[in-house]
Amino acid sequence: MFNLKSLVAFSAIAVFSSVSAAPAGALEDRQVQACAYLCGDHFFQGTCLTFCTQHDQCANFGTGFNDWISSIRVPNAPQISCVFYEHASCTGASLATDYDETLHDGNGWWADRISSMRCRVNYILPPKA
Ligand SMILES: [Ca+2]
Repeated sequence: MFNLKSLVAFSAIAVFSSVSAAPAGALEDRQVQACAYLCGDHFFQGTCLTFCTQHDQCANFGTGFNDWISSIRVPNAPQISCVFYEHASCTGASLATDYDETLHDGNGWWADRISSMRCRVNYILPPKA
């Protein structure tokens, strides 16, 4: 049960929670987090984590999460949209999706390949009355 993926998962939570000061701008001033729910195995199995960044910032998955992700959901789509990248620093091939339960289908090219993501806050929802 306690495999390498789960070990590295817990160590990376702290790293991601420290991402980071937002640049100036109307959306950023609202401090809305752009989050994606990511799992190490397909069909949202295995270790799953919610990764958050500020609007339009590239986040590298880094050690342990690099080339690790097998399923993706962006819970607040379409308010939030995310693009996932083959390499760190949001470079290489890109995959724009808000839901993909298995990156292993088709030719499986995207499985265990994603290294970074950039998410955008597309609009701000009004406060609940
Ligand atoms: Ca990669």
